[in-house]
Amino acid sequence: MADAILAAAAKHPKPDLTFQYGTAGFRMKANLLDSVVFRVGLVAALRSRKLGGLTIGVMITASHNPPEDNGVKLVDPMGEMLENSWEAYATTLANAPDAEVENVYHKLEKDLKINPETPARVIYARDTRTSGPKLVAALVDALKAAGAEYTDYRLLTTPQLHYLTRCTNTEGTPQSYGDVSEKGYYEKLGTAFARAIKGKKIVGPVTVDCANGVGGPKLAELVKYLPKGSEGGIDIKIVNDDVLRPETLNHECGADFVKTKQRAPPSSKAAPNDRCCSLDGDADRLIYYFNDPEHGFRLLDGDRIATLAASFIGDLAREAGLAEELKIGVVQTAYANGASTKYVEKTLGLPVVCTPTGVKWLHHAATKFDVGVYFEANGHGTVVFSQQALKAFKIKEPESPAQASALETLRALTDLINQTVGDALSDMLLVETILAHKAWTPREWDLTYTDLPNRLVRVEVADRNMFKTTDAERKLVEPSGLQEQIDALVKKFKDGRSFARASGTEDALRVYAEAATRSEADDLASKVAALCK
Ligand code: NG1
Ligand code: ZN
Repeated sequence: MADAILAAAAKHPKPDLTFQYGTAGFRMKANLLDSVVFRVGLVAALRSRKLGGLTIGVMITASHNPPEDNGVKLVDPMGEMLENSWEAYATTLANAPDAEVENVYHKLEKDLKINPETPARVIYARDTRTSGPKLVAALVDALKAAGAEYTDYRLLTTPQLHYLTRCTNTEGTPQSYGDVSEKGYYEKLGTAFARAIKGKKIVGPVTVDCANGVGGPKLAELVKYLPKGSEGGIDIKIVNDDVLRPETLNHECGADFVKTKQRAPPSSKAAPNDRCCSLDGDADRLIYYFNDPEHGFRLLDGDRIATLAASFIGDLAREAGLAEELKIGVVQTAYANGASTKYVEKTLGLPVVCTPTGVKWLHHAATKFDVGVYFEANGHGTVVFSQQALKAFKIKEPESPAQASALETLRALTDLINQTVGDALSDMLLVETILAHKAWTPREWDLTYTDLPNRLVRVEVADRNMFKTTDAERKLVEPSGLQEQIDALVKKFKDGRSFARASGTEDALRVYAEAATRSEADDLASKVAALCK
């Protein structure tokens, strides 16, 4: 096997670059990724062996990035993001010189006490990018060289691969997460959705912009498993689902475009008050929006989805008589709008925890609650339920028809929500379910609270690594003295809040600011940015 790795590594030479497993795995121009994907295949085999042969997932995607980019990330057995300590092993292997790959591989094997005789099992999938098949070939070369068993799921959304990873590892156990197939995913969501909206009416269609990515064909498939609008179900209009012209991926459409440009895709034909949403290129982010006849474009972002879900599930838990025994909480990052935090704490009366950027941190913090709702403002998030919550929903004896109905809805939600990772398709059905239960249009949803005006700026700096933070990235500890200057500025603005942190995915510093008015938010952001330059 040793020779196999050496020989295979030589076929996937490393360019003269330093790679880093970041918040979204490895991500860059696709033509630089061949050696990285090959080495990630080796890491997947090691990780599976380390865990006694549990199945590891590998997803090849660059999410909302432009079509010429690609990326690769690893999925742990229960469908979570790769355990933190292993990011460093992946980085080490990705940066080893070609001739050293085999040695580094065996050193990791030895240091981590991995038995090379243990089976290694890997499943993988990719998004619709043209560079995908070639990168898959590099992955397969690694899996063969490392003697791993593997299954190719071809085209999937990222959350579908997370789902399949968990299903594979729980198959035949009491924790079984669903049938181990793409069809199993659609059936699970379809059945749960029908249960969740039973007796409710979904008014009008929802238009889903699929970013011209893998979410398009997958949503079209999912629709076949959902009750139709005419049968008391949902009417879904799919737009931007062109996967045959790869250059259209994420181009002037998709969740990232809508969130960062604060406007609908230019191709949108939505009429006033029409419910619209956008997925990103691998369908793990979701953003809603509509055109208000009075106020124009209104964005309903990840913070809004989190507050909507927390309010709904909180109400259901109360109706089911479970509010006392279940701890419900919301997890956000510093980018969450201050108004949403206030709404959760003051109006909903639920605790909010703030974590550093990156879904793995949010997910981890959410698992500390019985019902943990977490979303990044950009629309990536989900809800996780503790074993205790699942048990309570199952065994609680209803004392009234209202309690019985709340319990049944809660049980349906635990199947409808993809608890492994943020899933735009599942999140979209969740939002539709909640709006139907509350009999809300997007306008009522929008009126729950008013966002503080905010501005996010990208600042080019000589060395972003100079900027070190604490307190969930809300305060700078280095360069010394800078935080004091920021604090002094912030004090001068009504409802002012601002922070600076190095991006984990781009070579830049990000400055976020919010304040009572649009012009003050802009002013604060540019002044803090100037301080950081
Ligand atoms: P960075 O580049 O570290 O700010 C961005 C997003 C995150 C997260 C990651 C991974 C913002 C401000 N940051 O991280 O929320 O989604 O990319 O995709 O949106
Ligand atoms: Zn994504």
